[in-house]
Amino acid sequence: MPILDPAVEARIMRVKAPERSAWTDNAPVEATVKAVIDDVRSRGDEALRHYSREFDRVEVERFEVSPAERQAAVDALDPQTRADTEFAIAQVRAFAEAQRATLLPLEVELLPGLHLGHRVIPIAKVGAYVPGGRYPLLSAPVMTIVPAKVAGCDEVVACLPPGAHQAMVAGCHLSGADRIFRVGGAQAIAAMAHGTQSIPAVDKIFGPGNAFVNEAKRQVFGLVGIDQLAGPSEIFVVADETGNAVTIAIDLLAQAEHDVRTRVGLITTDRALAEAVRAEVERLLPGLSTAAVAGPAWRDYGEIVVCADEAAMLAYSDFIAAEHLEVHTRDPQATAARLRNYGSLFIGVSASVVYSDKCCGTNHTLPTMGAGRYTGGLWVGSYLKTCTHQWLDERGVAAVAPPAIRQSASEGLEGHRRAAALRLAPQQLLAEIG
Ligand code: HSO
Ligand code: ZN
Repeated sequence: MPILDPAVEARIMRVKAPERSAWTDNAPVEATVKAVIDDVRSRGDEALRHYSREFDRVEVERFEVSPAERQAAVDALDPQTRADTEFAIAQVRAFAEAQRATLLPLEVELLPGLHLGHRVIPIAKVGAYVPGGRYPLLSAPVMTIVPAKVAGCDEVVACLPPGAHQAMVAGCHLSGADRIFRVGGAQAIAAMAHGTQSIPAVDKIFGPGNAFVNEAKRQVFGLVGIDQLAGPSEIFVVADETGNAVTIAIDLLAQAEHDVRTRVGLITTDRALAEAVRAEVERLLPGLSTAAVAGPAWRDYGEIVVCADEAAMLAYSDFIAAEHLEVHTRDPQATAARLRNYGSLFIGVSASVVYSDKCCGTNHTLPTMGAGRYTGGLWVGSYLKTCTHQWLDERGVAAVAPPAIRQSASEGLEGHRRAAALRLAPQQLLAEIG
């Protein structure tokens, strides 16, 4: 759990402190998940059938969703839902393509005869875990599958729980998944990491899930890559006295309804706004049909912080590194330019988090629990590797061989010294080693 700088602590006041923290209420799932992964590795599909029976209460014959089932799922969408999903896909694709265009290959002659460079290479096989969850989030498959297609991965495998809504299968299909499997939980992650008779092993696994999925990703990391570890969703708003209490309260509750563990908060320089937002949240909650979720989230994880000045507000916001950060200040662009840690930034009151959640084109799979300090969210670059190469002519060798030879010799790495010297003076080295 990151520790707040005491100098910042002294300049903020918690008007409403969170009662709980996602850092400390993690369920003890490590041992269960390890057993599932070991079992899937040794028994493959048999183990998947077993856990589908035990955890999902279904008998699965075939895990793969057939072409006919894919088509049926798409046909079952009402036309407006289909059009809206296609709009989201087009937006996410267009933005991913624009971002892809910034990732260029590089060739540079760093010294005469010494050429260095890199290529941007798609990861061959990727897996997208599409969560079931409390609500069927139609944009979830879009966010993990579309950027993989833009990156040019050879094979995109999607896994979703057997009980997931058919519309989610349609979302996987429309987003371009090459193969779709009905298997969920830690067993799905194990299957994509180790491979089973039905499910191909992939090189990197993407997508959020419950505590078991998250722990499974943590345990298979190394054997495969993972995108990130996803905690409960978060939204914070940074606001000065120009902030509107109703707008802020509505946006906080919009994310609070995701889960009882959603973390929501306001960071402001204005005491009156802090009180007003608190009152608005309490006023709006009873009329929200999802209050059974949003209410506990607000009560347990809701936070309102009043800061002595703008610098303290920005420092506290950077400390939180919220997954979603809205900026409601007099000059939101200027404030935004001074912020460092966040998953995605929503600059000005018109930029609601919900637009990104659904369809504006930025990815909604973002770092939580402070991970915004060291990473951004999912993007086309997450599906690509930037790999270096080098080539030399005799001038390049003349420049780098002598220091490499000397360093190898002083380290006692005789094999290295020989390899370095061979290119500089082959006859001499071959004579020397006999
Ligand atoms: N806020 C969620 C994504 C989402 N919300 C999709 C609604 N639909 C995590 O960023
Ligand atoms: Zn959301």
